[in-house]
Amino acid sequence: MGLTLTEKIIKAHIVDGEMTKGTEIGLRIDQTLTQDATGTMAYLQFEAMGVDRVKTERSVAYIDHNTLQSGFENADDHRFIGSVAKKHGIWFSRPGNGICHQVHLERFGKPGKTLIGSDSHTPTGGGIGMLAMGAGGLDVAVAMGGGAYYITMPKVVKINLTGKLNDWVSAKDVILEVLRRLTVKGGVGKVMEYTGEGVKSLSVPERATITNMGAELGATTSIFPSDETTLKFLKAQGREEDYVELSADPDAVYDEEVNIDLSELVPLAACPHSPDNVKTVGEIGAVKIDQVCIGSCTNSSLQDLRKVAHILKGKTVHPDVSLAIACGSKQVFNMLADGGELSILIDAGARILESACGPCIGMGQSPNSKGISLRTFNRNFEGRSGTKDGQIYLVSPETAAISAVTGVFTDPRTVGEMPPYVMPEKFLINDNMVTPPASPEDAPNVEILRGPNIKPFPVNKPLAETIESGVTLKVGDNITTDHIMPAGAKILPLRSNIPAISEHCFAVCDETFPKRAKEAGTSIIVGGVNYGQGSSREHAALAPLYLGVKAIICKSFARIHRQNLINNGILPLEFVNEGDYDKIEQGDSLVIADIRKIIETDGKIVVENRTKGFSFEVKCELSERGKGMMLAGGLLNYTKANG
Ligand code: MIC
Ligand code: SF4
Repeated sequence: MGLTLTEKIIKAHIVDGEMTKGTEIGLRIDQTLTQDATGTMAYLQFEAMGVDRVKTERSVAYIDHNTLQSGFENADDHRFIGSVAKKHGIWFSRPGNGICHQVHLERFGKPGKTLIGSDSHTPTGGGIGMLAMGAGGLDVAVAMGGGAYYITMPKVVKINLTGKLNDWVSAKDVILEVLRRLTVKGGVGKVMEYTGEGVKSLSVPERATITNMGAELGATTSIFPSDETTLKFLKAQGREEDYVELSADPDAVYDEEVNIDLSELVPLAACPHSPDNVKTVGEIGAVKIDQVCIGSCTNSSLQDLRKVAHILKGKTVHPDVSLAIACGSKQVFNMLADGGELSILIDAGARILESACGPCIGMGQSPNSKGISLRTFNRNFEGRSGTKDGQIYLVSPETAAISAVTGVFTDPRTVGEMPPYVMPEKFLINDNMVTPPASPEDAPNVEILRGPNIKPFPVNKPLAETIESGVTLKVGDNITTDHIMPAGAKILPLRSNIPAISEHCFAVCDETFPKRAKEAGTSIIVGGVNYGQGSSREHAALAPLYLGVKAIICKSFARIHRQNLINNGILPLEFVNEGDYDKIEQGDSLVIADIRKIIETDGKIVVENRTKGFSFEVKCELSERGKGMMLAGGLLNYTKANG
């Protein structure tokens, strides 16, 4: 029986477990990446492990999230990360060099390799045939130290592409269509593997747009084959030696199949406040808009921005609209300047931002009150833009650019011919903003530069015999990590300071939570389905840990967040009978007796609701390693105890 591409890469990297679906497997990790907002914690954790030099083939530390330096905090964190990188064998991509995923794709990613990154959009690397996954910072720290990365052996979904995209329809519309069909929880436990004739017509940046936003499906990752198009891209990046041809065996067996005829797709938009709330642009109609933002790791390639420039050529941004544009990398920025397109964008009235995440993570450019903002980004969760009632729609660069000119939601197909643009044979290559690490001989002399914002991270205690706690918060379905630990310009600078950032925990849902949790001492949180979807930020576990949260009881969890909870010794419990969710109220007092013994022996977990006088069953499926971590109070304690 043939193998899927996913299985081939897993087979070549498996170091623990068997390739049996649904069981835990450990993978050797070839490459890692971090970004600054999760990086400081990851490197503090790496330091705590006492490893001198990373053991991966390539580890890169990027600065791209916290680039708005409105105080000393972010700049200090950048210096800290730069110094740790230099000392421990990590390449350092300086602020200004671009968004981690875009730069990694251009300069470092290699087909067939494994990559984990402390950012949920790491699957961007799937665009060149990498098995690239988002992970918690601690998992990345362990991988840098040579440890395996553990996942559940995924199911593999064949996404069979046929036909060819019509003019004005692009890769963003493909992934929006997948989200429309499968929803934000449709990818949990699965890898989305793209195959079929239609793959050939998609360039590497287009493939990367699709794998990037596969994160919004909750998928483990997404992947494209490595073929002639990949070779062409790597050649243009001066890296043809990194090419290997890779694809699934012709008789590969998939767990599910989705068929998409590219020629049938039309421009789509994800409406507020979820990436799967998808409608056609035509259906939405000529709604007046206030803002357009083009960029982010989903749509900031040279191809995307060249297209945008050609659409905006000779036009002016509508008087009622603000248009902001950020290139994904210095390479893209430089080439737009060289090709004259930057001048076209400036001429049209675009507000050019630095090459970084920027508005995607609420770092500036928040829309006006109730403002309607069209963005080429990947997430439109409530409050993420920095404006609580901002109405964010996720669209393609084509729809964004046209609408910026008309001032209303516009289906680009209604405005005439798509202007032609050409892609270069060779990209402009200059890695001068990537600092190599010090040599092993010089490394001991590198001083680590720690600013006053960097506080130690909380480490849990071993699991107690009995958990007795009030439900300090009850929330609904699809709670995102942007709800649990919001980002944005005011809160992101506190990413290295858990005591300070925890004051904002759950601010989007209930501003009184941190105070109430601290007063209660210990807490249990109750949630609905897909709890913790979105970002990989470990802070969504570290801040609750600091506030005394012992367990989360919900209907289901998102993958990375569940792992972050286990890594930090917070119990991830799921209702056996979902109806019990309705019987619990905020403020109820819950008792989980003998939990250590139950975890050790795979027993039945019964929660007693002392306030309401009833008991209900929950489950916590853990591998042997997961059990060890839970009992020890997290991965760091577990690693120390088990060597
Ligand atoms: C995001 O898009 O939400 C982020 C910011 O890139 C996060 C990481 C973070 O919270 O630092 C992610 O996607 O993992
Ligand atoms: Fe940055 Fe936005 Fe991409 Fe996250 S989704 S890595 S914030 S550009």
